[in-house]
Amino acid sequence: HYTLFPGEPRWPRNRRDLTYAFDPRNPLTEEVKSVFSRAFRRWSDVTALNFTLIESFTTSDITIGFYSGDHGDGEPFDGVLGTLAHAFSPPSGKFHLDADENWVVSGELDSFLSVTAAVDLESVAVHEIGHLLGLGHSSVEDSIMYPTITTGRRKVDLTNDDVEGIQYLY
Ligand code: TQI
Ligand code: ZN
Ligand code: ZN
Repeated sequence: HYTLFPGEPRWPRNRRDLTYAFDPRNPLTEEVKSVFSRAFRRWSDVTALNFTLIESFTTSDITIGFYSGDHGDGEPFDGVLGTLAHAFSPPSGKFHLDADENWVVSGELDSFLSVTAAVDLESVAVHEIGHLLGLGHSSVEDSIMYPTITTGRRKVDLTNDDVEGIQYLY
């Protein structure tokens, strides 16, 4: 079953149109940006939420960046594997990814197996967006919010459990 953070934090009712922006210090390809767009769409498809990419990293609701090691929030990244990414509960909007992972863009499934310790970017993004929106971890093994994922595996489809959790919040 899904869980929520203590106090059930969520984006307020008058904030259904959320903006996101990428840290300008790590320029990303359109292909990588489109992975995040698809990941947000998984959640907007089942809620009244809308997500829009904007340029301004300083004013967006959700801020996304790739960082190595200590990056100033007291939760340093740890190189290949271990912690892959973290996102904070609403209304923080901070979504950080470990720059040292061997990120793989979905659709490159062939190159997948040949990449050592490959981590599917879209799978991690869908999971972290769940946290950004207020979902904790789930006990349902196939759910997006289950706390483990197999290296090199792609898991991007919301389960009923994920949908029930997000629809309880929004
Ligand atoms: N990062 C953890 C996570 O996102 C950070 C974390 C640990 C956390 N406990 C938490 C975040 C409690 C919110 C609430 O779960 S991770 C997975 C998964 C990670 C793990 O790098 O370990 C995914 C990131 F679920 F597959 F294990 C993304 Cl998909
Ligand atoms: Zn961080
Ligand atoms: Zn998690």
